[in-house]
Amino acid sequence: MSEQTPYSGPQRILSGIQPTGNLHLGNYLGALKKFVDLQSAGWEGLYCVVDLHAITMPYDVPALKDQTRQIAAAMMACGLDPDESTIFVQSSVRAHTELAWIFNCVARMGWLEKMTQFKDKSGKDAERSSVGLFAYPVLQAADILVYKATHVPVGEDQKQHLELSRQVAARFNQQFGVPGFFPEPQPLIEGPGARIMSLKDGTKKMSKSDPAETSRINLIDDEATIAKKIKKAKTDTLGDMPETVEAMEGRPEVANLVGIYAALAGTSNEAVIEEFGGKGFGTFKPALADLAVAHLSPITTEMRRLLDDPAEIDRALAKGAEKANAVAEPIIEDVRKAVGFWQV
Ligand code: AQP
Repeated sequence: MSEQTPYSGPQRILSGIQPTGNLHLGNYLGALKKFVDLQSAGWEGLYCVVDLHAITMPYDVPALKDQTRQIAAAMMACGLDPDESTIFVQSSVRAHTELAWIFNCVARMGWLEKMTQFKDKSGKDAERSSVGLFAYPVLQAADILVYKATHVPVGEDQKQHLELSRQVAARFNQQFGVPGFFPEPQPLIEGPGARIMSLKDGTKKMSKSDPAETSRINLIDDEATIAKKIKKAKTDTLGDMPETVEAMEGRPEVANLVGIYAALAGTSNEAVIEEFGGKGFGTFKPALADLAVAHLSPITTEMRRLLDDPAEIDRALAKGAEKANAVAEPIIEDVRKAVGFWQV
């Protein structure tokens, strides 16, 4: 669906991370690292800890606040600067939920029924899932559009949800006769790291909720744990490292390790194969472990420092909430007018 009248407002970034467990290398390469690169490139960015999304599945109520702080700590430790970017908690900006309700009345059941993440997360018993899990992509559309964000850096798994955000934006503009009011947000997915797979199964994405701890590298893992997990990462019985990129075809675990190396080193799969092609995993895996440790250990150290003094994180989140509310309030005011709500 494309707009008749294109959006002509400022370009800005919005992205979020759920406080649902330990962040892993996939979250880092697919999201956090991109946030920092975009900040360095001078983009206006809003980055939120999406606690409203975290309650769509069963969760530990007393742990939620600490998990929220941990995600904020990770954002800051990776290099997001609360003065340059807006770092905040989703539930501290009420406009997200108000816009989500309005969007619930714009989105169609048929659109949501196509969402593969709902099918994956609800499993065989969709009837018993929360309504919130089903409506999750509508809230995500509200998260983005309540700031009229134009670009959303995410991993490959979020592509379908972004398409739904564009559908909702276009439908709202058309239904309420406000052409160009909301932008149709574009995903920023390209590049290595967009889809990091499990270390135990190269066909499954690395995920916080995978019960196998050895399937992922957590940002808070220490050096020895990272090295051990990489050493034990599944490969295959087809021999040494492939000699060409084409030869990675049909070797998903090996392709994943090569992709991780390329993403961490800021290089291409071709360059990694040029360096390691034909060598044994006994050579490649320790090199990958060293690279991962060199990359992640400064982040882990900074996260631990921040979490030892949560006041610094809490100050950043309070300031972020103020900045985010200041952007969202005039937009939700205009939405209230557009949909015909009573003005007080
Ligand atoms: N494996 C991955 N590779 C690349 N990017 C990934 N992301 C998640 N997994 C990978 C990206 O990280 C951002 C934050 O994700 P999230 O925590 O909000 O939600 P998620 O996608 O549900 O993350 P998980 O780890 O897979 O959690 P569970 O297990 O709870 O489902 C997003 O930009 C996402 O694309």
